[in-house]
Amino acid sequence: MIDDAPEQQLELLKQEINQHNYRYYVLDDPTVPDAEYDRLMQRLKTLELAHPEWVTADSPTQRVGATPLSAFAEVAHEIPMLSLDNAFSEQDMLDFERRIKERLGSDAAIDYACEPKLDGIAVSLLYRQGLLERGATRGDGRRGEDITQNLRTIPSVPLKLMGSGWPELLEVRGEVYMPKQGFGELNRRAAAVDEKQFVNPRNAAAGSLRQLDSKITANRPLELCCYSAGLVKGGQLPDNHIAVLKKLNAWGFRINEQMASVSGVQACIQYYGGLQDKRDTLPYEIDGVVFKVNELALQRRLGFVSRAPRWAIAYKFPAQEELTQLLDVEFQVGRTGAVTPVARLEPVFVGGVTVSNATLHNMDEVERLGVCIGDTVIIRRAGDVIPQVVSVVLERRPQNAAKIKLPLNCPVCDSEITRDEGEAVARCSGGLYCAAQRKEAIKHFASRKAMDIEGLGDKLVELLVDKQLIKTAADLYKLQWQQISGLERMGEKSARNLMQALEKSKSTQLSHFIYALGIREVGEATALNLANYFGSLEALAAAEEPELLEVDDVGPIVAKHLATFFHQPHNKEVLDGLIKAGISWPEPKVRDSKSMPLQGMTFVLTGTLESMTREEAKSRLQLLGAKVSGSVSVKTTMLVAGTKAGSKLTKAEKLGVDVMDEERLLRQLNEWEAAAAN
Ligand code: D41
Repeated sequence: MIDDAPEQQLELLKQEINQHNYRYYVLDDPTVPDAEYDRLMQRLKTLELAHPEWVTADSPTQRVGATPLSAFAEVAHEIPMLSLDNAFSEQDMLDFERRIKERLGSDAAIDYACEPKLDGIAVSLLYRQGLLERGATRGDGRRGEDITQNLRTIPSVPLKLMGSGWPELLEVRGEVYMPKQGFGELNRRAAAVDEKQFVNPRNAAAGSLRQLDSKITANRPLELCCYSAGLVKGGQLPDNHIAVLKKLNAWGFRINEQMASVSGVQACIQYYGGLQDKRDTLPYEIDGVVFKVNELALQRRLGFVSRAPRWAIAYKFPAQEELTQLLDVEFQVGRTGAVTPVARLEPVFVGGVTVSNATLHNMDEVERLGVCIGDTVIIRRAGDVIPQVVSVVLERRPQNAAKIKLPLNCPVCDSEITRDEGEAVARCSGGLYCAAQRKEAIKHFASRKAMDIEGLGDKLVELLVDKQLIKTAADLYKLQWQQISGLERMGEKSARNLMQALEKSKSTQLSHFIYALGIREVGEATALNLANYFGSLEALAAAEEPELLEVDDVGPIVAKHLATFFHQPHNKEVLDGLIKAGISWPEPKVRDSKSMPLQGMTFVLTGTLESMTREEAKSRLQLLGAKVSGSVSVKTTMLVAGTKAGSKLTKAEKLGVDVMDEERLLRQLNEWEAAAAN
């Protein structure tokens, strides 16, 4: 019949779209561009608009949300959704396996399925004849809430099972979570319209599933990853956990790509360590690893105690978030006078270390958090980043909680603290009168990429300033070893070594010296450009803003900082002192195109070099006029790839950027340098 054609067309279209959905959301491996997918969806919508009677519940257009509910109905789980016992140490893992073997009365090796423990919300999905009938939260394991409408909006939740051979009734259990990227975007959108942000992806996922209006859920970037089957009637599943999950995957469910099968508890412990190392690179948050005895027959023999199976365990990572109390806020003064509020905390073990301080960044952040002294706060320490205050637990605010106020005067030198209009950062106006700024300035002066004074660490600088042995960097060169050797933890030998290091630091490069001065916004690269452009300290110090603006990398703000620095009488004095102390650098050769054969070229260094450090390679390239950048782009002239080069090499190859290895770099450097010297 001619009328059947559009109906058939509709069915084929739905199948095709479902297939693309599966490739995209379940396998992470799309086969068509987004534009093609959008066209198919558009065609389906048009057809359905013309024939509303053909719209079925499993149509891919039906994921946009439905009429808001007034409450969620209660759902009883026919088979309870069990919880997981936790392990926190290797010993707990060894005990877990020992109990299993005792119970089985056998010492035979046990196979385990290993899965990352996603930090989300556990849900149950019930399919009848392959169609999604009901979705529910886990709740207390026996009873949850009917959130079918919300779950239907999640692209990786199949509305209709794929393939064939599924049982008449199939309950699939999994975790709904929000990937890190989607979470970040959601919070950025919230911040842009001054709405409250979510504390972490888990809360965001929970909040999104708890919406009575499923149209809101539809706009949240949620995913489902399944971790087991529940109720099965009128059909059979494979006899081991991993095979079950693979089957579910073939029927349209996402399973975790890190899943593995191992033999014995030692291999479990190894898997745990490996996943911990990968944790920060995964696109979603995990809080541990779930280990499950793989054979379902063994699972049945082991059974469960109270509400947790004996055959599974969650080996948790050290928590990345913890509660603690904000004892006080101190204000630290940095090299450029920036005044930073620092939270003093009741020490707390988080992310594998004990944390007693966390940065609050600036007063805007204090405002955003709405935090007071005395508050209970959530501290987060992920990877190696500095600990952050994530949020305040308002319910626990004590009566005597005190507001955090930016002091009017510098806690170190008592100069006025100023904050420019529209700037988040407050600054001490004391400049080098301020001991805190002096300390930071001298630490910077001595640092490796500046004057590279070996043995002059942060603690020693603070001690020298506190004991008033030095006030400025120039005073360093007036120190006598007898003055130093009496100090805490300084013997005669260290004192003499320091004197030698100071002496050695006197022969330097102009660019290093300019960088060492610690002028605001003048980093290594800018310092090098300034040195190359002006060729001498006198020329740089005498330059006015228009001329400074001629230099690569120098904009109006940096030009102003430079001019201000060289105009200050105090700075002139210190500079004089340094030159008198004997600091010197090679006179610049006339910088023409012959001595700078790499002018206009941009190099990127990646991987490990054997014969020199990357720093050395960088400065040799720069002396020849090259720019050295940290990332590969179309502007890159050459990528130098050492051993273990990774993503930068891949990118360079993609962009068609030339690549050289270390051997060729060495040969070329020698040739270029010889040519430049002649
Ligand atoms: O990734 C998870 N969060 C996860 C949770 C997982 N990969 N596997 C799980 N397996 C189970 C059993 C062993 C009971 C089937 C689980 C959970 N349970 C679970 N999630 C929330 C409570 C229990």
